[in-house]
Amino acid sequence: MKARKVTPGEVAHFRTHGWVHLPAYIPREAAAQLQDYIIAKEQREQSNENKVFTGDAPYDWRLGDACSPDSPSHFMLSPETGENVARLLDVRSVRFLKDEVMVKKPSSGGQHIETYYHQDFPALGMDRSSHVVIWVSTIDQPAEAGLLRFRSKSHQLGALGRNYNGEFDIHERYPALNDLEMSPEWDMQAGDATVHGALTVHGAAPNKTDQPRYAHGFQFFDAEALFTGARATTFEWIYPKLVANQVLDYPETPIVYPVNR
Ligand SMILES: O=C(O)CCC(=O)C(=O)O
Repeated sequence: MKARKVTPGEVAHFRTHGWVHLPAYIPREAAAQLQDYIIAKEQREQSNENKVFTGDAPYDWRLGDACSPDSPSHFMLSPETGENVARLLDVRSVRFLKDEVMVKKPSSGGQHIETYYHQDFPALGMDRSSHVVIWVSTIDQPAEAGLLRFRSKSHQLGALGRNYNGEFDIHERYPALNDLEMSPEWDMQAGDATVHGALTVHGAAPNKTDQPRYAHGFQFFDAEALFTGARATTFEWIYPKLVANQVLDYPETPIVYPVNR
């Protein structure tokens, strides 16, 4: 169950555009394992357990446990993925941050809305923006299911503010975004992934199909990054442990690259 290596062309695309599409990033059997995990989790747990959204929710959100060696999603913390992230971000060492499952139900059911266009950086509470989400499609699903899209090169515009609950319209507030190319729409197969950086503006349309959209996101960051002390939503589940101006050296945020550090 291994992720493949990202190619030099994919690294170059990520650096230029702030995102990259990785077809067949993990084998289909590995994606099926993640999908079974999501379904079991859905049956076990209430959705949006940490109340990440204050208004209408764009998807059901659940915190994963990929950090635990017993978890079916633990294989995503492999040295291959660690090295991929190090190459994408051009950093010396990489930590796992957390994983989350995101199930966007059909909008016809009135349950889930669009994912507002936003950057991840304002929720991070870290002193640098070297962070990625590897967003894995765990089933075959069409673009109309509300898959992620990205404003190419928006990572060059700096930090644009918090916008997780539609606090403002990021395209209206920063019209320069409208001049940037939008990533193409594509269907995804089980095991395909996209990767986006913390400053890359991204979002997703409502799910226009009659099936839930399934995704498992894995977050990694520069192991040398310092926690700023901000009450950042990303770290809410381990917040009491964190120490301002220190690296995030905790069992929940292990170093995945280099391997024997
Ligand atoms: O899956 C979605 O609709 C949004 C996911 C997202 O914003 C992220 O993973 O950073």
